[in-house]
Amino acid sequence: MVEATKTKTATTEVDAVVIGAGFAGLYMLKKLRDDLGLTWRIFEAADDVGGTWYWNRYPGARCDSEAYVYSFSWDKELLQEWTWSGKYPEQPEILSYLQHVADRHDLKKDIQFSTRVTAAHFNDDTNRWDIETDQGDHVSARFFITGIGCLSAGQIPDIAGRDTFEGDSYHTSSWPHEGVDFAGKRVGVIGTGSSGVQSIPVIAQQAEHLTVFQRTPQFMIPARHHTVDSHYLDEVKTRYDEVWDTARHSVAGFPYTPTDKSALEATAEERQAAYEAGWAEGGFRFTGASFKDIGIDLRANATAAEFIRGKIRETVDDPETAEKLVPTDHPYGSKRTLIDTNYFETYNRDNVELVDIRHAPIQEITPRGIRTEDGEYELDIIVFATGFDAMTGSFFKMDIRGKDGVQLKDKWAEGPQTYLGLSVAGFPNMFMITGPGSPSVLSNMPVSIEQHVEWISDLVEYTGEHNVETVEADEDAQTAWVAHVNDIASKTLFPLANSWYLGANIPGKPRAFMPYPGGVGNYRAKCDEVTANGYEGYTLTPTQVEAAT
Ligand code: N01
Repeated sequence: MVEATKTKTATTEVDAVVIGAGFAGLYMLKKLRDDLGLTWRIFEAADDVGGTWYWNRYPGARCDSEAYVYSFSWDKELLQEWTWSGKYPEQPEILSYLQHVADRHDLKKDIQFSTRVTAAHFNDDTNRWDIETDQGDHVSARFFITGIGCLSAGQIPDIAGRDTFEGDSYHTSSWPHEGVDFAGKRVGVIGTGSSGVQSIPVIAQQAEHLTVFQRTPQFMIPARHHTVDSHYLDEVKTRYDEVWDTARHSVAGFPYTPTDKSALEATAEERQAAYEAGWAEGGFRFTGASFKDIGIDLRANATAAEFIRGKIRETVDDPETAEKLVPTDHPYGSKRTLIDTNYFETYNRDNVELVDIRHAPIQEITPRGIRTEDGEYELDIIVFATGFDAMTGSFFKMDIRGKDGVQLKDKWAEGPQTYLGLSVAGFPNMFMITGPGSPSVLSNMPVSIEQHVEWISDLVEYTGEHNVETVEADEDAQTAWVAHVNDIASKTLFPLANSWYLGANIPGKPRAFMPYPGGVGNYRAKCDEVTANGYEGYTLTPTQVEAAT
């Protein structure tokens, strides 16, 4: 393992600098080192591998993708050897999977941990990236590759009096490694997105009293988590090639064949039967296997939304609490669909209270708790499950500058502008793994990450074989791509919610739909077409060869 040192070092020259040691960085390192034989530096802020799964250790944290496709497909032996314990892997299991991958491929020794990249500037004189870290590293690299995740910049809202609270407070995305003891404590959770919805039922079981501060009620589908039937996994293992092939060409990176049925063409009985079947199976299949028009047609969507509202009312005993939990201000799926385990049931517990802060907003955090317009709630612990400055926040934590010193922050002042979610015009030889404008957060991440890493590796290899010094996205191609992303988004129901997909959760953030909503299969085809057409939409500048004298 490369240890971080605080002494200022001389500039080192490498082929590539990569940031991050999650799924993206680990595979990128493997490619650069073992397949391309290049030189590299990899920096990771944490003291171990894992990325998202290193940081998000809150109680109940688990993945919403089914375990057997939440892994690397490139290590075929490991696919056969590794056995996930359940339908949806929990955070510790995913972390131990990534540690196992890192050990198995001897990756850790080549990663510099506990080191944040602070600046990356494209040097117009050398056509290289000058990169600096908080540990005093200076590196000059031909390629600058980010594997920093889409949801890495945790967001604690700027609530008045936040620092006056005399109890303990935590954000779900930077949870203490030793855990938090909730026994005998009065706990408040702010936020009911994926992190809140996973942690609330677990905290409720441990705390003396739990108060949930909810701004927006959410649609959710039961996970129906269960331990995996080993016969089922053994069967999957016999057809893994086919499973991955289907996932790679699917809409969301899962190995399902989408339904072609319309909710509007079905009878009320057929709809009820389809939704009941999806509800019983649980997870994202509720949408994927029921009707094709739920995400694009408001009337079709309303049928699914009403079904879910009915389930909430059936589950929650107290009718007043149930009504507070029923979402009415956005279509189903327009905010990130939530997958839950005993979420609504939790409100039937005597020690759990729901506070509707849409109607009685939080006024301040006091030394003793949280005060809303309705009164003060005394608390020992506050959990902020308040989400992230998604997709762009982690980029803006660094001082990234392209040609002529242009700052990425300025370039993206009106929202992220990218070509394919991989590149930015004016930022030659910089590549983003699952950047804004790629399917990323709308897909099963490992599938999208693998596609990006492989595409970037092929391009890097191409530059070596064809004497190319820099690769830069064309402004026109970028403008057309951003317009294409917006055009597809406008045909969906996504713009009808105030979601982090649009940056709506961050005060002052420009409203722009950030991920590519056209599906991972279509996206892959587009990237392959760009490659087949000689990297269409990019300018490839040859290496300058000094004339012989
Ligand atoms: O964050 P969120 P998250 N005052 O932004 C509320 C992935 N993920 O960490 O809806 C009061 O979704 C906010 O309210 P509102 C997944 O992609 C995956 O839960 O904006 N409340 C909302 O309720 C997910 O979508 C997994 O009105 C405030 C909550 O806080 C993404 O990460 C697990 C507030 C934030 O919800 C983010 O999820 C966990 C304020 N000032 C996360 N500000 C799995 O795979 C925000 N809120 C399972």
